Amino acid sequence: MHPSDQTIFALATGALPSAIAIVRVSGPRAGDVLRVLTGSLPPPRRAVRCDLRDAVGEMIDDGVALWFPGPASATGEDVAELHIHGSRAVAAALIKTLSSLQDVRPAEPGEFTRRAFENGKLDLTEAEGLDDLIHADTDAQRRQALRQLRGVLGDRARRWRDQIIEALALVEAGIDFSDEGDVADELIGPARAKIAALSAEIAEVLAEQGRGERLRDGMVVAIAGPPNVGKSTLINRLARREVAIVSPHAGTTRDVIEVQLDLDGYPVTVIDTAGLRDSDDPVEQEGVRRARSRAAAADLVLWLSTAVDLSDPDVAGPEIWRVRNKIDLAEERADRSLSRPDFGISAGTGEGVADLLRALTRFAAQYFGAAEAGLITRERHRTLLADAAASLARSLRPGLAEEILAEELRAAAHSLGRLLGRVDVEDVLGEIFGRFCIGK
Ligand SMILES: Nc1nc2c(ncn2[C@@H]2O[C@H](COP(=O)(O)OP(=O)(O)OP(=O)(O)O)[C@@H](O)[C@H]2O)c(=O)[nH]1
Ligand SMILES: [Mg+2]
Repeated sequence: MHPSDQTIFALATGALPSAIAIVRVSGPRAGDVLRVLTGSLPPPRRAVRCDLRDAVGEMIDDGVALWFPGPASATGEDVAELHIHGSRAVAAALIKTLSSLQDVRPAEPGEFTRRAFENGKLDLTEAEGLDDLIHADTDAQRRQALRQLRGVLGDRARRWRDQIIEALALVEAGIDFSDEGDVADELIGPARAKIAALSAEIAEVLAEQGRGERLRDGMVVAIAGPPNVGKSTLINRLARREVAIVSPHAGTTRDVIEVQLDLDGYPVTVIDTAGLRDSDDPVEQEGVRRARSRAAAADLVLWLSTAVDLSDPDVAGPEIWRVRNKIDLAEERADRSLSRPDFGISAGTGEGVADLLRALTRFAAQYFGAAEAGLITRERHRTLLADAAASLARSLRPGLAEEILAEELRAAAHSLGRLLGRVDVEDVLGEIFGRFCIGK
């Protein structure tokens, strides 16, 4: 039997042990699986308590079974769900029994969603939204993923594609009547007007400047500065745990250390870097090199210094805030020479850190802007929409032969079809679904 016709199963819930684990089964033999394991087929969509038994009739667990006959199921195929006690031994016994059944095999990553996609339950942008929803860490990411899953981009792309196909029909009719100039003009004129309006609409969506993609990937804040000014102490305070080693020795941090923060729903990655100074130690040199390159790539740099290690920012970056640390120390208070810093804090005692956090949250809100209203959440979307827009723009060039106009419209419709996953080749789909979790 071809693998795509086989019945698949996977643990759909998280790491074991857990109170309950759910194993999902999808495919033509899902009903047989239930009969083998429980002795009967429960009524559709109703949870039924059952004894789960292996192939020789020995009891595996006391569980709950659900039966979702296709096509009204998550994948569009027959689906069974088994709720078991979440121990490794129970799950292993159940998986062993499932694997022993003919034409039943473990699912590949994303294979359930892929089957749902192939059965028309969702388009490719919605499948991507589902993957994003599963990986969402913050509220803003969750809301954006949910919008994608509900088809905000997919629905727009489908509408655009339908309109292009309507315009194409007019142009093709115009070509058929090309001997009768007036009729042809009456058909192609309105087609051009349609295309111009569409073109403007797609351009507007493309002009969102990647906010949706930013929300997916998060914003990066780098803490940089001379050695020993308290960079690692600050990241520990922001993370509320000891992620980085703190010591009175200059040159403690070498690797780049990252923590994920959730600032009011916005995903922010804060990185701690090696103190910047000239050093003969090759390991420290490499740390400094990494510190510079990561700070340069960050969206915001917190340049930390103290009265003792007073310094001006010595990194590149789109936005740099000067933060003066250790204001709890006497010399810090006495010193008035530092040209006004943006913030004065004590990473040690926590003084002033709340203000800094508030400012970071405001910065994040501005950085992400109206991200949630954005339609584009991935590079793939941007590229294909840009392709469609370019084809439409070319189709509007004055004096273009009708045949070429039609060809450009076909190309635009094709790009949108790829966005929706209608016309894609196997390897593209494989790449997208291969990144999903197993059991999804
Ligand atoms: N009094 C006081 N001491 C601090 C403060 N912040 C950090 N320190 C101390 O300063 C020393 C250096 O702190 P670190 O956080 O390791 O400094 P760093 O900038 O990460 O240093 P490198 O990794 O070597 O570049 C440690 O002894 C900390 O306890 C502060 O706000 N007040
Ligand atoms: Mg450090």
